[in-house]
Amino acid sequence: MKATAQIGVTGLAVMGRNLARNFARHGYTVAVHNRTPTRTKALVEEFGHEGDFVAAETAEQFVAALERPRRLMIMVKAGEPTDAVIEEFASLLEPGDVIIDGGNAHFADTRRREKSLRERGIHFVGAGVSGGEEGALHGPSIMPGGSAESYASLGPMFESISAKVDGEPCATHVGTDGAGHFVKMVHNGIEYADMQLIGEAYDLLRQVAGFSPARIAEIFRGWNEGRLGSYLIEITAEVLAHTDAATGLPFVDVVADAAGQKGTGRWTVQTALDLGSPVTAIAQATFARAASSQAELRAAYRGLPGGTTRELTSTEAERFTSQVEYALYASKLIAYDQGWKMILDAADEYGWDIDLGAVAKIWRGGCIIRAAFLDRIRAAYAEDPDLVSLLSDKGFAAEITDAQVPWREVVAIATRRGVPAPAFSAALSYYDSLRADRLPAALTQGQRDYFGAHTYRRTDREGSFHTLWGEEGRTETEA
Ligand code: NBP
Repeated sequence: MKATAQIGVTGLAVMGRNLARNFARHGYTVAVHNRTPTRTKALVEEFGHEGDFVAAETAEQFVAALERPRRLMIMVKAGEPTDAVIEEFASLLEPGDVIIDGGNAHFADTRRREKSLRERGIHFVGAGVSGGEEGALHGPSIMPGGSAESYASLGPMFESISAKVDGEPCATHVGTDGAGHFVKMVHNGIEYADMQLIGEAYDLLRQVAGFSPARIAEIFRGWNEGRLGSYLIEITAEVLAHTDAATGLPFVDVVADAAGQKGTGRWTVQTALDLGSPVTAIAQATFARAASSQAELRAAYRGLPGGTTRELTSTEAERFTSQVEYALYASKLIAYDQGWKMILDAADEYGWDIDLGAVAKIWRGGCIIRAAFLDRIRAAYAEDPDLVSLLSDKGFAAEITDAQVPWREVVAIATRRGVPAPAFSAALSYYDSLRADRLPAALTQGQRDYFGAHTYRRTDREGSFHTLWGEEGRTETEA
């Protein structure tokens, strides 16, 4: 087989098939391959007219179809199938060739695979691809990790097939080894928080203001025109406005209220614990999904006393709506700040040089959390690339200042009324924790020293200290 293809895609289920078509539509010759050859045949039969495809039945034919250095993209099920496919192809490749894993791999697996392939002279690029099936076809947000050399060869192709915002591509070289998959994982964690916060806003408007889903859809449409404008707010309005054809009820009332949390959202929280990154809003969003799925436990709690109830006047309901907008925006700002800080913590831990402004830039389009807000974050980093927190930016600090009264009021009302708002509350507590002069961690340290002689540091002197708690006078010793 003549080597004519600039890129190869193996694994032609929904994601791989659409990415292959996207490459072909952008003028690249694409070698296509799948374990079960019927998928390869179907792709060429159905979409062959969209561009230049080279169908390969065997791994050998597939590799032979690729121009050198070969660029081979794997789009198979994450986990063991990815390892199996890497092993199958690596033995057919040569030093300098590039394997790209565009699946949802755990970044630790990507680090392991990169190291092992690097030893064989093969570049391994773990690329986060966001935007699902539609994004893969029409323009995803692409977050490749790996060597700078591999990005030099792949970057132009990724940038050409990615989503574009203001003419700029939603693809950038994130960092070495697992950085791309890490950033994709945090994107999904932020997505969990964003969705939960929107869910809490809806629930409060329904339960406290007494609005119907259709009315709340209108409110979200209005918010979509402002600073909350985003893909998630837009689709929320559509979902809430939808009526179930079978029952005539609002669609949201006929859907079972139990959500899963198996994927990258869970990984974000697990990894955050390892890094010591306090991503509380993301964690609460993940736990809120877990709680929703605890049917037996929910049955045991159902019927226990809750908060007070009172119907709001229409003026009060309008005012409450505006307060919820502030609370949603402020909480969202905190959730994003937590995600951003987690990326910084990982960059420190793994030696990645990640441009956070560039990350904001490539999330403006193609991915689920795409929003005007990300352009604000990009601009904040353009002004100060070393921002420790989004709240160190004057504009964001002014907005969180403006939100103080309504944000606190919404969390207080939710508490009084017994409406769960775990992510709103977590975001507000995080804000209060970090701005506090003193935290009760001092007492925690005292307790730890009391029961386990763990020692403590003092505010007025260097060194480690231990108090002899059992002794008369409780004398302090330098540990
Ligand atoms: P799936 O995750 O459903 O995987 C199906 C593909 O994996 C098929 O091509 C299948 O081949 C192949 N495969 C399996 Br399963 N085991 C294999 C093995 N041992 N050897 C070779 N091939 C094997 O496909 P998908 O839904 O298109 O997703 C592809 C990747 O993209 C996944 O990692 C997924 O997590 C990720 N993803 C990302 C997004 C996103 O928004 N970024 C969305 C959805 C999925 P066969 O046809 O022979 O069975």
